Amino acid sequence: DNEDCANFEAEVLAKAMRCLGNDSASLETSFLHYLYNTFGRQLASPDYYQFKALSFSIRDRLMCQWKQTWLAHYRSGTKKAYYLSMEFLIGRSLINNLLNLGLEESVRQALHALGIALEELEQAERDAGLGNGGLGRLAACFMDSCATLQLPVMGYGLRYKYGMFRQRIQNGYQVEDPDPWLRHGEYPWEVQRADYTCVVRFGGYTRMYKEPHSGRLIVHWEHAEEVLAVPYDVPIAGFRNQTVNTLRLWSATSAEDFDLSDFNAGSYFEAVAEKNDAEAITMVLYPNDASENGKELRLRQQYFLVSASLQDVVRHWKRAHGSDFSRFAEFNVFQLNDTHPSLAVPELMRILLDEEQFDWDSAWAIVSRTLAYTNHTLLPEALETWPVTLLQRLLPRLLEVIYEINGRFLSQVAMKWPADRDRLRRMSIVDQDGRVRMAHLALVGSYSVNGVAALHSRLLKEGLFRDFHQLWPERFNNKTNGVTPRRWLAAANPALRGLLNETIGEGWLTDLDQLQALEEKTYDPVFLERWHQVRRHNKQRLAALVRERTGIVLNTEALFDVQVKRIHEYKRQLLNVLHLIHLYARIKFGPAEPWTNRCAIIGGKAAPGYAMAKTIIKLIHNVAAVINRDPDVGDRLKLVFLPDYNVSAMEVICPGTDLSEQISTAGKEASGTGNMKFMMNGALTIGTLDGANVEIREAVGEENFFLFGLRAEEVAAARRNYNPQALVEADTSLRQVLQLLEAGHFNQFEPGIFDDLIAGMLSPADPWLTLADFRSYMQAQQRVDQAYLDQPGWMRMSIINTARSGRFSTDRTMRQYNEEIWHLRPIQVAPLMTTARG
Ligand code: NBG
Repeated sequence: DNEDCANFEAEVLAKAMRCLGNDSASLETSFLHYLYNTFGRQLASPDYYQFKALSFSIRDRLMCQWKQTWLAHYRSGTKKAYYLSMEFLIGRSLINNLLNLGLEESVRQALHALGIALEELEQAERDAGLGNGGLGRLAACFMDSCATLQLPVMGYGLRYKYGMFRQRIQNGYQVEDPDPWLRHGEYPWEVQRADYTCVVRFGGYTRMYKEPHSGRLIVHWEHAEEVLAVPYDVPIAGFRNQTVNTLRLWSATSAEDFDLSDFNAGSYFEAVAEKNDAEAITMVLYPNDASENGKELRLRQQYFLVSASLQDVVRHWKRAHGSDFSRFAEFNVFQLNDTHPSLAVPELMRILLDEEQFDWDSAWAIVSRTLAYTNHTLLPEALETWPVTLLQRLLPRLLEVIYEINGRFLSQVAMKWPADRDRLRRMSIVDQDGRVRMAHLALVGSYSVNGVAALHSRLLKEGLFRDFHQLWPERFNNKTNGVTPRRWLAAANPALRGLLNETIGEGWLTDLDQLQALEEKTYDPVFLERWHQVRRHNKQRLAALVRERTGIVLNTEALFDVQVKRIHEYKRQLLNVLHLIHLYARIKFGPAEPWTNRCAIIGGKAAPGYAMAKTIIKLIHNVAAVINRDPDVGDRLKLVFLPDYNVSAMEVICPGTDLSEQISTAGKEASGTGNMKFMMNGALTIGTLDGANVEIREAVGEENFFLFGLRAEEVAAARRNYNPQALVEADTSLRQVLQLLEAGHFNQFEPGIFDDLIAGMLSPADPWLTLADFRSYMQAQQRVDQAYLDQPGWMRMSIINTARSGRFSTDRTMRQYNEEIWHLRPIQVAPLMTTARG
């Protein structure tokens, strides 16, 4: 009977765990076992194998808890949420797993006994770069927090063979190298689950007929090309709570290794090529951040993710409930990470209609209670649309379903607003150019729609989704982003973690609001000095990274001024550069005094096809070359472009930063999350009222934030009669900066390369209003300089930034998703019996 079965299983699990103690001696045994007995290496072997041996040892210790978590979720018959995302920007996992499992100290000891430093071994792990930037990293932070909150949430994504490209700089230009992150065979954290393989179909056509007896409409999708989706599971450990959730990543492979008929006919090459076609689907991540991607392969990727994931959940459901779907919507919710997975709307309809024989209304009743959509951008160039002709060819059955959804939806609109043809045109899922608007599809099919910061969610309601908000106001809500404090404070900043633990205990790791207690210490000179020491240490760590990657030596007493994020015009790295040119001009032409020494660090990748962003990278290099080489400048100013910015670089960068640059054109940055990582680690922000900056400023107070620039509403108005030329004429500093640029001072031997960039800034049509904010930005930077001269005052502001960062934990974000959208019950996972040795 069930209980006996369960008991027996628990007993067996305990046996399986018997050799897995968590003490340093057992960890050492495991480590050596893998290194010698599995990989055939020895202690002097390259670090990668040491890393892998340790990771396998740690993964072993996750396995039983992982299994336990599955069983706990399954047995409780609880509601589950599925986070569908084309990107999970995980980065490294070793440190994070050690921290969450509480194994850091015993592992350190075990390795120490073998003469290995954990810090060095950690560096051998490659980043899992399965994402572009904020959107993908957010998904990874969400997974961490859900496991920590014991929420039954599973992530579904793609296992790209090549993740985010690696950036190399040649003569100041970005060069993209592929990222073969799986080169050493498999990824040590993942487990292949070939038994859960699904078939995903493309192309072909549909055939419909009435079943003779029942009169039921039967739909067949015929002559489709079939691709296998093989899942690889990555464990996501909660913070010391036995929970291990799952991130399931799909890998594409051919349904037939060799098409035998082709093979027999002697077409060896064609037979193998089919495999390559299939595998192309998960070959590479599209390296575009917040911009549209109209390629057919991208649509294939999207459908592949959606179809495999939905099939997986439906199969799981049927195993427990047979074909009774009456309670499916009560137990399953899919969160769509942007519109990329919005084919989930027609795909779930297809499964229910064609495979489970539902009628339209019952199917729609399920779908429209099961999906929730998060929007991550207002940028028009990022709003996805797909031509119906492409859908017709690639996913004919889905297009039929989309048309039907749209027809029914538009009649609903027409009912509410009779004779309002313009509104119908604006709201239609299919636009007048014959393209499917993925955002509209997601909006129509979802019971919840959210933006990612308060301002962004408001702008969605008032602007982009205004019509939809009028129709369904109850669907709209805000969920301000966050970051996980385990990775971004505890793991990334061990020096500060130590000080925090000593000062306020360890509770902050799972209840970040406890950092507020630091405020009592802002006038304690001993604590201020400790804070200062921690910050100095972290700046040294960052300076070492900069030196290693660029050869440039930074003075750690100077203000570390950092802007790292994707290179994009709306983020205005250009405005930052203009200010640095202005500082340079002050040194050269005066007046330089009063002066604060500054090291400016800029990092980020440009989408390979984004010419303007690539020119900005080149400009940064050329300006840096002039500044860094000029003996008049010396230690007063340095500019560094840090190549190949990624998650693990940020783990060193954010703790060592004094000033965080968050200077996007107001209304353009949906939230930003780098801004939160910096703040949490004690950096001060210079920023516009955009995205989550608004809430950061609210939290820290206006006296602890360097605000500048037009507000979102003012931006819209300023655009109407924008005259940048007049701004230049009226502002001597700005004039000087532009004169240097126009005179080719930074491209003496490369004539004309910045012309487009300069012309863009000077154009009345400049969408980013770069020059409009120059003066205000410069003045805010002067306030920064002044504030930095008062070091105790700066430390106080730094402490306050950390102390008030509690609300930017993804623990808070996930609680809100759960309370307001998902309604899941946290599930306790019982600790397993530990071993005799453990
Ligand atoms: C990005 C926004 C950021 C935001 C992240 C995470 C896309 C489409 N959007 O401002 O640009 O922080 O999403 O929400 O990548």
